[in-house]
Amino acid sequence: MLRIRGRPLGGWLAGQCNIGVFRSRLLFPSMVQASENLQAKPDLPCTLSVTYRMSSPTTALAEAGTLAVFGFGAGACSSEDPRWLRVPLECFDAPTPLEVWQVDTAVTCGRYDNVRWSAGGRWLFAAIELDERETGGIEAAAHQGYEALRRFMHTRDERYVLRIWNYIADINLGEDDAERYKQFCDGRAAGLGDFFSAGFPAATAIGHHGEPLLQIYLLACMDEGISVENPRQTSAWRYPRQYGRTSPGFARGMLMPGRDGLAISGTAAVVGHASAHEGNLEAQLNETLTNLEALLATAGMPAGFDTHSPLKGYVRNATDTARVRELLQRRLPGVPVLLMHGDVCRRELLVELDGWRFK
Ligand code: 3EB
Repeated sequence: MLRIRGRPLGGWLAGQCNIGVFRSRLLFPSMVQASENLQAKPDLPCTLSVTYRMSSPTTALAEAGTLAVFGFGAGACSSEDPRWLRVPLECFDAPTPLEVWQVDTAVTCGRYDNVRWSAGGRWLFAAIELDERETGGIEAAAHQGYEALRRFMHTRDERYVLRIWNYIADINLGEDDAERYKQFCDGRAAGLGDFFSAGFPAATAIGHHGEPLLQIYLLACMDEGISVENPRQTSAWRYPRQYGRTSPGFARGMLMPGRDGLAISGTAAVVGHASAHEGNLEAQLNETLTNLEALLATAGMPAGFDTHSPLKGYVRNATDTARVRELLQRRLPGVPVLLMHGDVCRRELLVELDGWRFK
């Protein structure tokens, strides 16, 4: 049976006072509400395929239907193809695979100001990278980046942003409200304006250790998805004030228009709104996996993960990598998980997972 988020909104909001553009949103029309939403929709597009594979970018980009190709870390090559993105996170898997997004139709691509994009089969990929040395800091970079993406999206028919990734340098630098992640949240909200007023996409926000570059990329579609919240977790846009002036605007997961895939947001050991198991890597990872199971159940997806469910694990301390790998191999045997060196936006959190569950 589908579990429905049935708590009264007033109860959730009592005592919580986040100042931010998202606070006034009380209606979430596309959130999972009824089991008929979870039936396959043969009239809607199949979800693109997302795979990790050992290949050269040139080969992957030359294949018909390639929407985007991602390389990881400083060792990844560069390319002028708008569908290529070098993600500034180091991958702990050597050799490092590429991530490849493919659709079953022809793909076009181009540039719009500083946005790189590709489109095909009702899907759209868009990416932007901003240099904080040019924008004058992380808040301005986030503001400008989201504003540019919003401007670009207004030119497109793929109106529904389903999933978004943010990679931020030195995410935990600065104390309390001055922490760079919180400045990022402020800039993001300002740049977005009311762009997500019809519902937040699923998202990831992770810190990297490279040059002061902010990278944002997204997946959008001409058809609407269904956002999914986690009954074990306070919705991020209702986080209490202690987590920052501006609540992060993201959904815990996004069911794809064809109901054949679930995009899973960055998920860590957050229960309610609190971080759990400070200092305990294994307990945090177990709590994260419990959160993922609850999300899958809420979304009506099959339990567990399989060989077609590509995940990423973001590990704060490189020295924890072997342990994370061992625990994941035990808990998720056969599941492709790329382990990346990345910082979760709360400094007490040591590990985060995100990725996909396909039906
Ligand atoms: C959390 O559960 C972890 O700011 O877009 C996860 C996913 C997190 C997305 C974001 C933040 C974001 O709150 C942090």
